[in-house]
Parts: sequence; C-alpha cells; structure tokens
Amino acid sequence: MATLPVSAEKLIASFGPSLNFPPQEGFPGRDEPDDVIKTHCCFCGMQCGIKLLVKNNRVVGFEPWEEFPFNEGRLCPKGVQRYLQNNHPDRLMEPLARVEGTGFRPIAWDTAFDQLTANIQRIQAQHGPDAFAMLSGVSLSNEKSYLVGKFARIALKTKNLDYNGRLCMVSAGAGNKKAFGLDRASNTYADLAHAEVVVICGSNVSETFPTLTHWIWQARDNGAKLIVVDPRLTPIARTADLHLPVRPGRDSALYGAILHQMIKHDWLDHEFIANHTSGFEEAKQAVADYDLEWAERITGIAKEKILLAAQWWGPAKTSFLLHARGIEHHSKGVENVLACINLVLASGRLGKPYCGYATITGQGNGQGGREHGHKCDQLPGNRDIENPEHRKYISEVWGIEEKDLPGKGLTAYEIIEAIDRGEIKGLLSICFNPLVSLPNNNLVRRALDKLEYYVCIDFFLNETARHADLVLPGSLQEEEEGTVTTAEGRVVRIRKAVNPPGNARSDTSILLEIARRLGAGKHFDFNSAEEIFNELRVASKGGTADYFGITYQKIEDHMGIFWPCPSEDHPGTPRLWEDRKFKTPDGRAHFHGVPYRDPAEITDPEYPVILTTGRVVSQYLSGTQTRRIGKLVNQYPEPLLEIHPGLAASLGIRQRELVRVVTRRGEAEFPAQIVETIREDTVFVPYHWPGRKSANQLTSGHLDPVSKIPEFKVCACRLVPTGKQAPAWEETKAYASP
Ligand SMILES: Nc1nc2c(c(=O)[nH]1)N[C@H]1C(S)=C(S)[C@@H](COP(=O)(O)OP(=O)(O)OC[C@H]3O[C@@H](n4cnc5c(=O)[nH]c(N)nc54)[C@H](O)[C@@H]3O)O[C@H]1N2
Ligand SMILES: Nc1nc2c(c(=O)[nH]1)N[C@H]1C(S)=C(S)[C@@H](COP(=O)(O)OP(=O)(O)OC[C@H]3O[C@@H](n4cnc5c(=O)[nH]c(N)nc54)[C@H](O)[C@@H]3O)O[C@H]1N2
Ligand code: SF4
Ligand SMILES: [Mo]
Repeated sequence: MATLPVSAEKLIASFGPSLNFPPQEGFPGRDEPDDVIKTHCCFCGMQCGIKLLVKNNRVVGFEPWEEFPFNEGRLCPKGVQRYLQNNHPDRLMEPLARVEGTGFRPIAWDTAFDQLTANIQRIQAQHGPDAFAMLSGVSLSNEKSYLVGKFARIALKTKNLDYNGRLCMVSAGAGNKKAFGLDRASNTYADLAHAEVVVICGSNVSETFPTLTHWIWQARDNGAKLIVVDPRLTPIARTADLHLPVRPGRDSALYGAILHQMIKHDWLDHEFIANHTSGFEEAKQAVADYDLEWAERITGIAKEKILLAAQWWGPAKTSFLLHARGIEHHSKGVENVLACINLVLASGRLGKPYCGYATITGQGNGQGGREHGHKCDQLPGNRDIENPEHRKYISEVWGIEEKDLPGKGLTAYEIIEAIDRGEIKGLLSICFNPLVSLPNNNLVRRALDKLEYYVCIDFFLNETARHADLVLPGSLQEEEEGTVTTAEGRVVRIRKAVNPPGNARSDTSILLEIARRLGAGKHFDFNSAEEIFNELRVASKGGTADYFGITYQKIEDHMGIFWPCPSEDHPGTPRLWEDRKFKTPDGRAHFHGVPYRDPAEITDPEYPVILTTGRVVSQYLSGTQTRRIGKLVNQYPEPLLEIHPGLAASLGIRQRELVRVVTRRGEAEFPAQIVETIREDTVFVPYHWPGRKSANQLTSGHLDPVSKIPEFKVCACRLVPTGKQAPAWEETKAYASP
C-alpha cells in the first residue's frame, strides 16, 4: 500500500489548508527557468495573459506578458500569486477512498475506477440513469466543458448535469438570449476608452476585475462620466462622477425610472427603435408610472441623483453599460438584466464604436463554459436541448440516436434539493465546491450526507470533497492544453506548462477513462485537446456561439479570436451588431416590459436589516485555491461584517465586536467592520470561507424563475451584538501568516 503523500496526511490530520510552505527541495529561486509559457491566469473572466516560468516540471514563478492586448502585462493580487498552487503541499496526489470512521485512504487508480464504475452502474440499475447526477464548473477549459456535456449525456446517460455558472452568469445569459438571441459582451473593453458615459451596475470591478479598471480609467481620462450603482461605495464608486447607492434588490425600479425619463424627455433613438427592435410599447407601458418620487421611495436613492443619471445617460452620443452579479444574483436577476438592456436599446447605442453593453463574466471560462453544453438545458454552440432540430444536429455529430440523448435536467440547486428528497442517489462533481458556494448550505450538507455514492475530481480536497466516497486527483489549468473564452468573447489558448504532480492525472484523461469503463469508449476516442476542440467546432457550427472557423493555429497567430467565427476565412467578431442582424427569431432586438417587484425576502420587524454578500480582492470564489496562499490570506484573513456607523451605533455594536447575524436559514458570527461606505439599512459579508465562517449559512434558496440563479444579493437578517471582541486585525494577520 502506498504511503500517504505529505499533503494528504496533513490535510487529513487537520482538515485545514496548509499556509506554511516548506522551502521546496530544489526550488530554483531566480535561476534561469527551463521554459517560459505564454498562457492565461486561471482565475477570473478577464483571463489576463501571463507568462509562467517552469523549472524541473514545476511552475516556479511568472512574468508579465506585455503583448497580450487586454491586460498588456498588468495583473491583480491573485494573478501574481496564482503560480503558487502548482507546488502546493496540499495538492492531491493519489485517489482517496473514504474509510468510514477513519478518513481517507489512498488507493490505486485501477481500484478507484472499478469502484466508481460499479457504483454508477448499481445506482442506475436500481433507480434509473437520472438518479446519478453530475455537477461541473467553468474554471474548466472549453474542451473540458464540451467533454463534460458529452460525457454526462452519453457515458453517464443522465439528464441531470448542471454547472457552477448557474450561481454566476445565468441571469445575464437568459436576459441576453431573450433580448439579442445571443449571449456575449457586445464589444471589447477597448470600446470603453472613448465612451461618453460609462455605467457600472452591481460590480465591484476594482476588486473583482482589477485589470478592467484600466479601461474604465482610460474612459475617465478621456472625459467620460462614470456612474456606479451599488449599495456600497466601492473603490470604483469612489472614483465615479455619480454613485447611486441602491437599496439591494431594487435595481429594476431604478432602471425603469431612467427609462421613464428617457421617454419623457425624448432621449430616444427612434430610427433604431423602429427598424431594429420590437416590444418598445410594452416596455414603455411598464414604466409609465415610474416617476422620480416613486423611484426614490423604492430604491432609497435621492431623486436628484436619479434624474442626473438620466440626464447624462439619455442624450449621450456614446456609452458603455456594464453589469455583474450585483444585479444578477436575484430572484428577479433576469428582469434586472432586461431593464438594463431596455436602457441600451432605447438609446440605440449598440454595435458602434464606443457604444457597448456587457455583463462582466465572472469565472475564468465563464463565457466559453456557458456555451458548450455544460448546462442542464443546453447543447454545444449554445443550442437548446429541447429544440428538436438542435437535438438532431448534435446527435448526428455525436453518432447517437436522438432518442438516446437525455432531455432537460435539473439545475444546480435543484439537484441538491432532489438529493435531499432522496430522488438523486449518486453524484460526480468536478470543479465545483457547492458546500461553500450554494446558498443555504445547511441544506446542502444534509443532502450530501444522504448520497449513496459521491465522487469528486479536484486538485485540492475542497470542503465538499470531504463528504465524498472517492476523491480523484485532477489537474490545474496549467497542466493541460486547451482554450478558454474571455469575458470579452475572445477565444484564447491555455498552454500546458507542466505535468500533473505525483499520481494526479489530467481531468480529461480521468473523464475519458470513466467513459471507456462505462462502455462508451467509442464516442470518446480523443488523443489531444485539439481533437476535442475540433469536434467542438463542428458541434457549435450553425449555433449562436459558432466556433467553427476558430483553429488552434489561428488563435496563436492573432492572440485570440472572437466568436462568432463561422468559417476558417472569417476573422472573428470583436464588435457585435454592427450589421443590426440580431439572432432572435424576428431578427430584431427585443425590449421587455419589466414591472417592478420586490425581492423574495423583504425585511420585517423580526429580520429588519438587509444582508448582501460578495467578494474581496484577495480571495477567489469558494476560496479553495486562494485560502491556501498565505499572502492572499494575510490581505483579508477572515470574513468581516461591513456595517454603517449609524446602524452600529443604534445596536451598540463596536469595531471588531463579534456580531451574530441571524436569518431564517441559520446564524453566524463575524467581526464588525464599521465603515461609512455602505447603506445604513444594509450589511455585507464576503462568502469565500467554509464552515462557521460561511456566509451561505445565511443566504436563501430563492431562485429566479427563469435563470434559476439563487438570490445571493439580498435576504433579511437580524444583528445581535455578542459583547465579545474579535482579536485585533494585526493578531489575525499574524495567525494567518506563513
Ligand atoms: N477577487 C475576486 N475576483 C473575482 C471573483 C472572486 O471570487 N474574487 N470571482 C469572479 C466571479 S466568478 C464573479 S461572478 C465576479 C463577480 O464580480 P462582482 O459582481 O463585481 O462581485 P460581487 O462582490 O459578487 O458583487 C458586486 C457588487 O454588487 C453589490 N450589490 C449587492 N447587492 C446589490 C444590488 O441589489 N444592486 C446592485 N446594483 N449592487 C448590489 C455589492 O455591494 C458588490 O459591490 O468576480 C470575479 N472576480
Ligand atoms: N453568498 C454568495 N455565494 C456565492 C456567490 C456570492 O456572491 N455570494 N457567488 C457565486 C458565484 S458568482 C460563483 S461563480 C460560485 C462559485 O462557486 P464554486 O464554483 O463552487 O467555487 P470554486 O471555488 O470555483 O470551486 C471550484 C472547485 O473547483 C476546483 N477547480 C478549479 N479549477 C479546476 C480545474 O481546472 N480542474 C478541476 N478538476 N478542479 C478545478 C477548485 O479547486 C475548487 O475546489 O459561487 C457562488 N456563491
Ligand atoms: S484580473 Fe482576473 S484574470 Fe487578471 S490577474 Fe486578476 S484574477 Fe487573474
Ligand atoms: Mo461567478
């Protein structure tokens, strides 16, 4: 029996991440690297270009890649630390099998595959194919995303596949599909530079997409007016010309009121509305009563500010509107998105230089990963799994009978609910940490423990994986070739810098082997990432996300190609809609009537304060990766409760006092961080931590009816001062230091 690798022993002993990096034997310091690999950061949707330095099959450092057009060498705190994951002592090196009562034991790959296949077959024989579900994630490359979609439907034969983008961009995706028939940023960020007005709705860009701020500042330097809509005065809001501190969950009222002003003052592009859109009357009707007084009452924003925003936005000649999770993580996320799109369509400022609209895609491959069949209702090319023509086309590409292609399955949170009800018995997850990232995680934990069999593929033992029966050590982004699609829609190459360490294997080889053992090998006869990409190209051909004309060579030659790119001689499409040919059935962009409605949970005397959640600059998502990097931990070691001095004083809360936050789902204690940069009726907690520090003990499982995104951005809470003081910030830092 193999001995436990150091990392696994440590983890199993402490169940906590290692922050102390032992000096690594042979660590080459500033020696000449063996290789310098031009690739991309593994974290957010900006996908900044970066050069990784390689020595002895290890990533030992980085250099800026200054020629890459989006970030031009700039990187954020996470980007400059990303390379530390590769050699991290917590890396999983062997398959680990649960031994009840004692923890995990390393086992051979062959035994692991046997065990896994036997359990899938047993569960499916007893309960039907859909009783085995799969959850996936869009830190995975396009090739792996495509492979997972095909794997789940053909090898696992389940309809229940969904992905972590369900927690992320689906409201924007659904809104964009309704309005434009296509789901991508309309322009590259370079078009920000000369926009007259830039509006950012619900995004803390300086912390979440730090390299994007460069383009926003360019716009400001060129005289743009910057408007930021956020309940908090975020770093980007501090540099704005106008900050609209919206009450969480009330955005659609604000955008409705601005549309009302545009109509009232005739700040409309009549030619565009008449010739290239439909539904304007319905949108107009919906906002007929949304005057400034009403909007002030609902949104909590002074009416003068709303009017000023309308006066800047309405008659501008060029503009760029960006939004992110602040307006999308809502039980009416899709409506918020549509309300923003209405403003863009009414202005006609789309598909022209310096006139753009975009959701800022979150995860590394949040864009590509939402196009290639990862989602429970989708097939490659952003096709619809319920559309008979789309099913026929993909069945042909995959060489299966259409009747054997499963239909629409459950979404991510619904899969967990179905596990809790006992309907789903088995789960395979890759690249997803639902125990930290799904809302109401007390329910998630209960559900996980009801699974008959749970297998997880990851390179670190994340919190959810600790509930697994089998953990398979997979690969980091830099351990496989592939492509990702950046938030701008640019398809770029991810280069393999090193092999997976120890007995870890590439994610792709793991999936291919499972497919083979499940008897589906002939459909998965791939020998390289490029072969998978070439099949993806064909599968996406004719779909709205058309990659057919993109080849690995073309990407290399141009440092990225923008989809849609329908043929090999097509240069790609950096700016959409120049031709005004929208991808909706009638070829027009669609307005939608967006009547205002409240968030699912509103405050009451028992739960009088609004709780919202989000991110900090040094931590990434569920924190699996960044909570393991000491310097990033030091920057923000623990979740803090941001609270306004007025609210703190009214409850007698002192700086760094532990405050118990209670919601209908659970409670948690956080040190108070008293700041003037938040609305007085709202508190904010970042969500990157597990267990008792997890904000998702508190959040609600209310979903948007269309996109099924959870309402992470608003729920009702009660604050209880505990009288206990948390250790001083400096002491916490010392505790977290390597
Ligand atoms: N450092 C860091 N960067 C990241 C990530 C990370 O985890 N860490 N994750 C990446 C991913 S996957 C994503 S999705 C993006 C997310 O990027 P963002 O959407 O920018 O990040 P969030 O912190 O989730 O939320 C943004 C803002 O929404 C505000 N907000 C809360 N409620 C409302 C509301 O009702 N209306 C409005 N208008 N605003 C509201 C919050 O105050 C917050 O400042 O970041 C990406 N980049
Ligand atoms: N309260 C609250 N909750 C939220 C949010 C919020 O704003 N507030 N934001 C939501 C959003 S926008 C998002 S995107 C989700 C994210 O939630 P998750 O997707 O659960 O978060 P990650 O940390 O990305 O978890 C992914 C896991 O994948 C692993 N991983 C990363 N890359 C790879 C790879 O290439 N191969 C393999 N095999 N594994 C990999 C990581 O080690 C990690 O364990 O969280 C959501 N949850
Ligand atoms: S902005 Fe995003 S992609 Fe760029 S370095 Fe930071 S985390 Fe990486
Ligand atoms: Mo996200």
